Amino acid sequence: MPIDPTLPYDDNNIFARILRGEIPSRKVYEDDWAFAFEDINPQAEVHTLVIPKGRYVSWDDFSAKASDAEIGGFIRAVGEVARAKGLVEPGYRLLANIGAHGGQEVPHLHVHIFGGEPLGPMIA
Ligand code: D5M
Repeated sequence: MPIDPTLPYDDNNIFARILRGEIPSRKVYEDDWAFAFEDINPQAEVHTLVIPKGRYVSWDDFSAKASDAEIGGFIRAVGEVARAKGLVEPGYRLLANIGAHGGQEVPHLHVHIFGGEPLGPMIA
């Protein structure tokens, strides 16, 4: 079910639990601002998720409320993950779903990194 991005942050959402180490994930990167792990249901040869360590439901509250340091750190981390996965050449795709029309299922901001193969015009 798509989530309502205007709801308050739920500390028991599945990505909050992954961040706390309460449930396992296939970690690929971590720094002060972000944590990255493999998507459980990959839609491309490479499908990695990057999440901020802060409590943000979606890109909407993150872009409105996060500090410049959090935003900068998170965006830099997304690039670091893509570089670490060797995706820069021949390229990759970033996606963040927001709310019902975006099809967001998990209420903790996440950026999808797709790559490792030629991607179609759109990945849902
Ligand atoms: O995407 C939510 C994404 O989160 C979807 O691609 C599956 C993935 N997912 C859900 N649970 C897990 C766990 N436990 N590990 C790894 N990946 C997971 P959305 O943009 O919200 O539609």
